[in-house]
Amino acid sequence: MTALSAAGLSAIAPQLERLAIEVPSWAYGNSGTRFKVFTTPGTPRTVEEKIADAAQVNRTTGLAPAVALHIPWDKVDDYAALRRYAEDLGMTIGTINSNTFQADQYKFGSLTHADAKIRRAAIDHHLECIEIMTATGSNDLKIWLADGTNYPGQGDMRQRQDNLAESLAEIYAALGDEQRMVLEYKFFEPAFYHTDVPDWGTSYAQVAALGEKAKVCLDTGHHAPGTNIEFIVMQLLRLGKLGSFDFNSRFYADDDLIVGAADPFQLFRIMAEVVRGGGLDEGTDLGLMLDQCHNIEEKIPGQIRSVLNVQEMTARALLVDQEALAEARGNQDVLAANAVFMDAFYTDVRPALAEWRESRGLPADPMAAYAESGYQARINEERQGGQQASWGA
Ligand code: AOS
Ligand code: ZN
Repeated sequence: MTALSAAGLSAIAPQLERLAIEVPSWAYGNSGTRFKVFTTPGTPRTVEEKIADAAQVNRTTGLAPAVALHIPWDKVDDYAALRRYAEDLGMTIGTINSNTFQADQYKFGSLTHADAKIRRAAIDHHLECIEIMTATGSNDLKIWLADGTNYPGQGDMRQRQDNLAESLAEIYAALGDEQRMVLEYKFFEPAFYHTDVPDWGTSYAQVAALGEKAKVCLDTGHHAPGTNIEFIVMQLLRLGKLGSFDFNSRFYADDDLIVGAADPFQLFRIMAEVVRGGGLDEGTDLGLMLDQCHNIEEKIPGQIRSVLNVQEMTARALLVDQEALAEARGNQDVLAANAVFMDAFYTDVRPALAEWRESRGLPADPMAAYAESGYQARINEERQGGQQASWGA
């Protein structure tokens, strides 16, 4: 494998320096499958402790300056104080994730529900999330809906789309000038017959009707197997409607594994389209978020590994020799074009990135630096008693 040279790295450094990844507060809590949630020593008991853990990821990598919150899991009395707490740790509050998937009243839907009273409650929840955004300095509201049906005939799919449009319009109208809404899609789960926002086309149709401040959120685990995700990335960037990613990886369904773990080549292909579509250019508003759960591995190192994987694949994507690629494409030289692409993918960027980190005052090996920092031993000791956070709390 060819290794990236120092000169090669300095050519891509300006874009690489802009890489900022948002980590999810729920990644630091215990999580599991529907079979078992294993507890881990040192797991946070409060949102402050989750933010403190997220700050470790940023301290060791310089890549993760924002932490996404989930409401109501991360509710506090004083959001301005929470913002200051985060800022003192060098962090900002990122996306506010709404939650209409755990209350009994949402059993048959939320923003799409047939009953106007339930829709009202769901809209009000989002209006509260916007207030939290204002108080925390967050710019993005992320909406993922568990809405859907399990059996053909159960619901009026058409009416539910209309309900969704109306509900979203009211939420959209409450956004401030600097605030945005991103609508996440998912083709199944928890509903198994139809989902109200199953695909990027539906999300696009809904957000396009709202205006400039509404965009699509693409979770890399939310597609049918075999879907060409980078094509969707290309298309949404082309349309100016890709708001953010929820990065994770999957072998089967919505596995929420460490990003780049299951298919590093797919992550490379996605990042190549991000680069192509201007997603790393100066002034870009594309959000790069993680949406993951660390069920059996340690959570903070799991997040460190994830952001490093994104950085490595971004570096490789930036290495694609665009001139050579254009020439090969111009000559209809299929194999040469593919070879240019693969050369970038097969470049080992790790030694060069380690040196670059050091030159910027960061640890060459963030995983080792975290292991040696003593932070884990300290929180294992300190965080005894209280209620450990879990997915959903
Ligand atoms: C659910 O499948 C989605 O990926 C959402 O992004 C969800 O809000 C997140 O997993 C945390 O609940
Ligand atoms: Zn997601």
